[in-house]
Amino acid sequence: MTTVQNLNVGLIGGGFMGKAHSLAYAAMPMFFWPAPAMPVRRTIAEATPELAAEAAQRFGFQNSTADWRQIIDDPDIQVVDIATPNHLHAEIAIAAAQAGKHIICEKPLARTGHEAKAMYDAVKDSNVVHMVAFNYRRTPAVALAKKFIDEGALGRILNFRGTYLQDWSADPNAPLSWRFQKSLAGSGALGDTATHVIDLARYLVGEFSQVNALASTWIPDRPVQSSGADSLGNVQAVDGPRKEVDVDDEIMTMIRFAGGAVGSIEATRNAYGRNNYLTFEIHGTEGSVVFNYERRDELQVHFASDPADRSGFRTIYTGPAHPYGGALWPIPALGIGYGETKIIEAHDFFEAIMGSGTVSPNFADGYQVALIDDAILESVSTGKWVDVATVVD
Ligand code: NAI
Ligand code: SOE
Repeated sequence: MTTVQNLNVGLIGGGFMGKAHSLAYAAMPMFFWPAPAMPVRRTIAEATPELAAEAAQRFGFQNSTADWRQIIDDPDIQVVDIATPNHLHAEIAIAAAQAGKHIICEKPLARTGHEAKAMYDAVKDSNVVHMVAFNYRRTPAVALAKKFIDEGALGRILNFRGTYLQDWSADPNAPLSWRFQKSLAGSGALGDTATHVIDLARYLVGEFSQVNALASTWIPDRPVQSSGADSLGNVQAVDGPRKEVDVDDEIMTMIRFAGGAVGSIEATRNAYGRNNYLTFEIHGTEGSVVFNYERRDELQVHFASDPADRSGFRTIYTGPAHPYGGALWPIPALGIGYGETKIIEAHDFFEAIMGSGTVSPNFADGYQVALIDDAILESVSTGKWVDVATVVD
């Protein structure tokens, strides 16, 4: 019989991502067997004792606490998972690194490049495994696009066009959660959703050298949300006080990549009719790929070498022949979901802890994305092309 070692997890934050990460820990060994290690859901921290106790029961944790420092101080916990609003990421990650815990932190890693640097320095100094949870990379169709690019099937990459369009905040009465407050979130659509596309652009095409961006805030104030976890646009009581939105609702940037390609990214949470419209279209000298997360089992490809009488986009449905396929479902197009991307993410993180020692995207990647965000915001205020700074080791 195969026996797999346990690793104890302390999860901080029991909202949307608390749910997704708990599911991933429970299901990871069911998909990936033998698992690199068995995730034991040891302790969950929430904002109050009541929320923490309820989260522990719901998400299958042995203990609960309203003080995340108890997780840091627990010598039996090896893994710290940060799934809180963005303003808490740095303080928790730095404390966890200093305590020698392996860390997975939700995106965006930090509110600014400065904050991200402190987090990166802390994990480097303590030699722990670190990961930032840009899980969309782990959609099989996205990894398949990466494989085609790495194999040279698209030739030299000329451009990347990416979008992240949602509509959950289009209603002016959608509440003011932490996502609309600069002090808590850092930025709006930029940090919340454009960063996912920035991560995909770096993963698929390479480093950014310059950006030229504009931003808009369409809804200047919103009714303050009464509860803790973001209700993601669900209009509750709208008669409460309204407070200023001090982040972007929409961001658009042009990109120059260090390797010579050009590109663009658009992100908004006010695009009625769009739900999780995370897309990219990449053109190379030998072909093109198109991906839309709302049809995440599919990758559209076109190769310039196809005979003229059958030239055109064809759709590949991902399955066992494709990245992560062996661990997922046995027939193409049975359908993978958001949960599967988090299960793969948990597997790759645990594999790094138990073996290779590193995983991507990690805090260096999260820091680089934060530097790109800084450059985008500088361009928004100056109206000029801005050079992107580079993470220095
Ligand atoms: P949420 O608002 O649903 O949940 C956050 C939870 O943190 C709430 O339940 C809140 O009570 C709790 N919390 C607040 N202060 C706390 C404290 N001091 N100690 C413990 N818990 C505390 O937010 P959501 O959507 O789960 O987002 C969390 C993080 O995950 C953010 O950084 C966000 O950007 C990221 N995220 C990433 C996604 C992805 O696709 N990778 C998807 C959604 C969010
Ligand atoms: C809201 O825009 C949100 O939950 C983002 O915070 C996530 O990162 C994205 O994956 C889904 O949408």
